[in-house]
Amino acid sequence: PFLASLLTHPTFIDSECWTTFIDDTPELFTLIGSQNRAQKLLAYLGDLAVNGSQIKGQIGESKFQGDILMPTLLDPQTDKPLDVSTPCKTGWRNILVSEGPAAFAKAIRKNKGCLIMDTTWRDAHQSLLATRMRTVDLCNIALHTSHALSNAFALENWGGATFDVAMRFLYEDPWDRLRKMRKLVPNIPFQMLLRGANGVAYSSLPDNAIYHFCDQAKKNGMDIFRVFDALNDVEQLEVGVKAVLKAGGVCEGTNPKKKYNLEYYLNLADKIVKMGVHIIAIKDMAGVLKPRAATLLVGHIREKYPDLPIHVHTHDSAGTGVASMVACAQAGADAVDAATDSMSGMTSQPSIGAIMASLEGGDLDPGLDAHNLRQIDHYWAQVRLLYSPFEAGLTGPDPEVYEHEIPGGQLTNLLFQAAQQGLGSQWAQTKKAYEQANDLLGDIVKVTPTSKVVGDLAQFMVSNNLTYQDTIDKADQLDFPSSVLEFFEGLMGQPYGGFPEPLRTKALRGRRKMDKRPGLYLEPMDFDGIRTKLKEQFGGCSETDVSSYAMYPKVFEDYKKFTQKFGDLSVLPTKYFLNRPQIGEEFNVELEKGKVLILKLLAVGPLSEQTGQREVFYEMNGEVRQVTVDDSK
Ligand code: 3PY
Ligand code: ZN
Repeated sequence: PFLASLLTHPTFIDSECWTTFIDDTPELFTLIGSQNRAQKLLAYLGDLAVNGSQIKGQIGESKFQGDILMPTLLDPQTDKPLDVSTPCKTGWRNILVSEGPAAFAKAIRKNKGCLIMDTTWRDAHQSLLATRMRTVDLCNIALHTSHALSNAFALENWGGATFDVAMRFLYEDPWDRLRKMRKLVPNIPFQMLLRGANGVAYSSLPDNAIYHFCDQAKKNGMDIFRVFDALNDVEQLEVGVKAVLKAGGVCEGTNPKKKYNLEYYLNLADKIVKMGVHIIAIKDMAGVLKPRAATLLVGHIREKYPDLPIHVHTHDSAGTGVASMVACAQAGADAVDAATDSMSGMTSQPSIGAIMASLEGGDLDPGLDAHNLRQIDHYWAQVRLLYSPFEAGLTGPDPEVYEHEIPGGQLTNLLFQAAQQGLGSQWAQTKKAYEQANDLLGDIVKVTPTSKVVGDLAQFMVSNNLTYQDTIDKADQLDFPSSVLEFFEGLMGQPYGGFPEPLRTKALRGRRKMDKRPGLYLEPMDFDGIRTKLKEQFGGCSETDVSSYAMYPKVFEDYKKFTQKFGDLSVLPTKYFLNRPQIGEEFNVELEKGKVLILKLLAVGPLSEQTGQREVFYEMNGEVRQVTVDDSK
């Protein structure tokens, strides 16, 4: 019908007006645009009805099937319901925007209480739900969060694995997510995780790619950049720090924690401070920072740098997270990381509610409203069930983390993979192999991407039945995983204490060895070339597309091809992204503000023997629509 109305439109028939037709009659083209989007969406929904969800890592359907109940927040002063139709206006970001990063850091340092950074929007779901949280579920609670967490230090909401997973598995644009969140939460600082000279990728990129990325991230709404290097290689870290400072972001220089001694950390802190960071962070990615060690470490850093804020990150894998964060607060940390209660604990961050209760009423009170936080948590308890197909099945804390030191997100991942392969009984063996692999690699700091190197080597040893000694003896004949070879080549930087020999040389079998930071060997990225290529391939590109391509060329291309076929699926409610709709069930999809599709699955036709396809019938805004779908079962 839209084509018919287009062809019979009086202006269209009058050929003299052809050149101004689009400008004069935008309503017709908007109509065509949304018809087109609706048709693409139907292609996805048709496929879902026939084949079920194809999202990688999904096991079964969501445990939550109803409609999510939204919370009611109360004004702490009057106890009357809070109006959350617009964002809250107060928050720490105001100082940052009006006075800049240095003034922001100063104000945080001056604040008496220990502030909370809420990691629910990034690390919590990265560590518990395979990073599968979608934009729509973050944005649905964003206005409430803007009010309930207005006094939070920050929301950690981007970077780490979210960038890659958004495109690769969720078919979303991570930049679009960032912009949408920013609009809904203008008052609370946003924090992201940057893997130093690796950006948000898995090995080093040319320096100009890191500068470009940080510049775009800042322009699209990011505030605080937590920069780390997976080997604590100061030169690698410095690339990230400089890029953040140049982009005008708040730079949190990070000290990833492992079992090195206090002197090592103080020495490293010194180097990081000299780079000009605004905040010192301690990054305990595996959750090995016990309370007494926390007191010692934070206490010494506090004494040495009385003017710089200290921000501590941990995971609750061993069950000591709350105690450790309280110890950090007492030793002088200005902010600690925690997650909403129902998305906390075990491989995630410790619970906000538990930390709040521990600090409540004293000088270190984080200054958040307990009632409103619990209301926000009611939302997350439902959403967690919606994402139940990505649960790894963790059942309790794992104090063995003090031995194996597996980072939170990776622990969940490895357990999930072991269960998938029916290797649940070999879980203890996998953890042991991880410890051995770490020793073989020279007892390195383990965080993305080096944690992947250790994990890949551990799995390689288990599946090839290799002992510690076999791996060394047979190294010149073994086909090691590519991540292990990249590490040995030096593509992830230089490990503290050097590479293990003779394993490195034997495993590389003549491949290159970089003994300086990789950025010195890599050619700068050709951004003009990327722009031209993407324009030709996809008919246009934004500067954030260029940055996505620079980080993950193949993942970006696949994502673009997917959206050309199925459109922007970020608008689809998660229930209908992950689960087959029931016949006769009606649901809405808001394509954009004010453009709502009312959909109902009517029928799935029989399998055609000739084509291997089925016809699927949906009702869309009262009209019957049909899509032909390959049955891939
Ligand atoms: C990441 O780099 O994704 C991490 O979460 C490291 O802790
Ligand atoms: Zn973490």
